[in-house]
Amino acid sequence: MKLAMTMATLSLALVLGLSSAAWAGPATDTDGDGVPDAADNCVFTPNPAQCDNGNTPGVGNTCDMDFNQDGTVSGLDVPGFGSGFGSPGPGDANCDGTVSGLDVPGFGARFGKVPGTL
Ligand SMILES: [Ca+2]
Ligand SMILES: [Ca+2]
Ligand SMILES: [Ca+2]
Ligand SMILES: [Ca+2]
Repeated sequence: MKLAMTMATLSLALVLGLSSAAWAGPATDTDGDGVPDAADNCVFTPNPAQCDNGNTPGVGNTCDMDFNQDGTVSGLDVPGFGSGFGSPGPGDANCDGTVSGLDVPGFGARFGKVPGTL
């Protein structure tokens, strides 16, 4: 009798465990870039390549751009962005391997923002 109760309890726990796993469904991907939030270094900005060449540690280039690391992207970060032109670096917003004019919109989009935020 006691064994039967234990088996029933185990079965119930198994069923509950499986159903809660199914309930959770696929991992959340807020920006829809294919990288789940838990592993995404820019949760709110699509960056499937996840490049992170410096500035704020653990925050991808695409949503970083705080070259002087004062916590906000501003005009004070323009020299840092400009000095990286023509080479790989944290100003590579589009993750194509080089900082170029193609990254200017990505840099501009971060103005006034805190690295990693929306
Ligand atoms: Ca994502
Ligand atoms: Ca970074
Ligand atoms: Ca800054
Ligand atoms: Ca680039």
